[in-house]
Amino acid sequence: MISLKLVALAIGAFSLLSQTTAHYTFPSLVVDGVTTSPWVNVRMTNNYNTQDPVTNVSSPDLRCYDSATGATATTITVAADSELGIMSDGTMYHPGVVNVYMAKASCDVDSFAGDGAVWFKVYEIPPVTNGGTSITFPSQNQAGVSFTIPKNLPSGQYLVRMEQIALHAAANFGGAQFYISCGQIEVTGGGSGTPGPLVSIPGVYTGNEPGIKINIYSPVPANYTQPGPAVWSG
Ligand SMILES: *[C@@H]1O[C@H](CO)[C@@H](O)[C@H](O)[C@H]1NC(C)=O
Ligand SMILES: *[C@@H]1O[C@H](CO)[C@@H](O)[C@H](O)[C@H]1NC(C)=O
Ligand SMILES: [Cu+2]
Repeated sequence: MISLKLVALAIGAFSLLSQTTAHYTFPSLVVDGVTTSPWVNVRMTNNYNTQDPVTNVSSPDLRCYDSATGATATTITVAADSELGIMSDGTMYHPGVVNVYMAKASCDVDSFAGDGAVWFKVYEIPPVTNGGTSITFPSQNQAGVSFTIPKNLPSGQYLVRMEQIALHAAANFGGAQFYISCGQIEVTGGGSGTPGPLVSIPGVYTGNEPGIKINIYSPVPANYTQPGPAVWSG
């Protein structure tokens, strides 16, 4: 009896440990307030079971992290000027910043790879700095993000790419951890805006940006420069 109890305790401790050491993925969208099932409307990422981040900003996996799965997804319809959520499989427990990029598919989005300078930023969550006395990360410990699809975004099929850049170990080059996934959406009721600036992914980052190679602990940063282009809000 006692040994059984010990085994149960050990298993309990182990699952607690694996829970706190596991990272996270972004397998679901939230459309019309409904969270979609994992990996249905989001391309399954290479790390679907390891949850490991991308750390090489030059890797093709910085884009959609799907080189090994080769996954496509079911495209879901989202109205322009409505809320789109992107959910993790847990919480974004690392301190970090969020960028959401979109790219308009030049062909059917199922076969659209997102090559070239086609990506624009639609949303970001920077940290809050306070003159060097504190830095806080509003995305930390959140389950996901939610933003408005720009009203003037042209209708059509898009990849929507979530990125949280975790900065807890980012003091050295290659230390920042990129948690990434790409959903497939069809925007309806859009406008005639011209999204930009357009960037390539990979290519958008060198890894030496002050917001990517950064010690967030000591000294406490007095300011922060969000990586990537400005947000296009339509
Ligand atoms: C990062 O990715 C690029 C492109 O795939 C590759 O050439 C380079 O060797 C990688 N760097 C590391 C440190 O793995
Ligand atoms: C803070 O601002 C200074 C001066 O503009 C700049 O050199 C530095 O890179 C910024 N730090 C971050 C983390 O963006
Ligand atoms: Cu982690």
